[in-house]
Amino acid sequence: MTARHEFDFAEIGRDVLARVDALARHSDSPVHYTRTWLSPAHRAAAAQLAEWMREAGMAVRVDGAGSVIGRYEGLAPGAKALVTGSHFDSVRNGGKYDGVVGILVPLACVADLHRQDLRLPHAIEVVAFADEEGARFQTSFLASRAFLGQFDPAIRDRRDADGIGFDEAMRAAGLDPAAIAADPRDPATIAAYVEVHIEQGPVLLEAGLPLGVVTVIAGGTRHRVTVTGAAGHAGTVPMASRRDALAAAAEMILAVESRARTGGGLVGTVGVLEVREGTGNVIPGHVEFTVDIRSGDDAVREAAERDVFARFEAIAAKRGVTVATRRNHAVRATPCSPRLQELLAESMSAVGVPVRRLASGAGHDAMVMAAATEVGMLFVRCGAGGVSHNPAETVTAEDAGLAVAALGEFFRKFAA
Ligand code: HGY
Ligand code: MN
Ligand code: MN
Repeated sequence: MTARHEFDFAEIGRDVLARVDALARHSDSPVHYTRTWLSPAHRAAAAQLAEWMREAGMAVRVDGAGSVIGRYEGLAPGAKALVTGSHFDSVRNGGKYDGVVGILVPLACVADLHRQDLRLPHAIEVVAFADEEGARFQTSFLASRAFLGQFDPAIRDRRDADGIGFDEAMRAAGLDPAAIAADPRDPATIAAYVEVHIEQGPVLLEAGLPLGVVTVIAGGTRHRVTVTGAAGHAGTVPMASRRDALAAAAEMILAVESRARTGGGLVGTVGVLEVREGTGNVIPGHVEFTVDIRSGDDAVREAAERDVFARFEAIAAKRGVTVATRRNHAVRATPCSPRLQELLAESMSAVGVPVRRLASGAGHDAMVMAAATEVGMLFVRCGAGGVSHNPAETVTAEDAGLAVAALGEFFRKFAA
């Protein structure tokens, strides 16, 4: 990297943010930012990322899940890679920085090396993971799992909200569903994984600090819950004989909230609620909703899950409905490597940023990569009160520039 006195943080950050804006134009929706796995907008974003990677002197390939992988060779061809990256899919109506910053910041660092024709002892790989949010097929971490050869074939039976099957979606994007994880990355070829990400919370904002070093990433599970009662006429069925699936679901949702309020770093969220064939004059007979439960302490989370599902059963029994739950995502709390935390902290100090360590409440591809190598994460301050998964999410050019500077320092320190 260039010496840091040559760095104009805001200018480099403005270039990064201009690319965030350019990528955000590839959206499934004309009115808000939504980029789901393998949509036309998603493939257009992938092509744009590949082009920028090539411009930065990287060899580019697309893997079986549609992730875009750029490799900047080290001094000796075939050297172990320092892998860095994040995801370029989004939640529905999300913020345009979530994930993308962790691709564009390292890309700027590699472009800087390329401009100076500098090579490091290790290769650097920037991975743009195709699906982390899993908004289309409820497939959290699909791409990082496929990258490591850990794909659950049962997922292939799923359909998206438009009824398009998983395999069909892959074929339409020119990908082979049978080969999604056919080329697993050998962990022996990875030196470490480091991920830059917007904080998605208010800690750095409130501390007045642009960057932070992540200590641990909270574990979490997601479930799909189906409540089945009896549909009936809203005008004729007496209240005492109803088996209203939605009223039961409402009580269950409040049970999630009240259990999650008991501390231990627990959070619990119901983000989707669907009334099948819901009609104003029909008693709801079939309701589905999602449950997301997280904590930095796996034992605390597991105890909360047991309690919540026991409450669901009790509520269902009391109301004469049935309840079924399917877990479609589980990830354990993931500590970041002390060595990488230290290197990231030193890199921040080197660019004049006071070191703040913090836990991540959000999940990240680093959680999956931890199965293959040591992981570290650098957080970038989230503006607008720390809001994320929301179009109001923001990052400043100065902070993005500091992230480029700090990650560039990290590349050099890691090499040493
Ligand atoms: O849900 C999460 O924690 C992440 O944003 N995918
Ligand atoms: Mn997210
Ligand atoms: Mn993210």
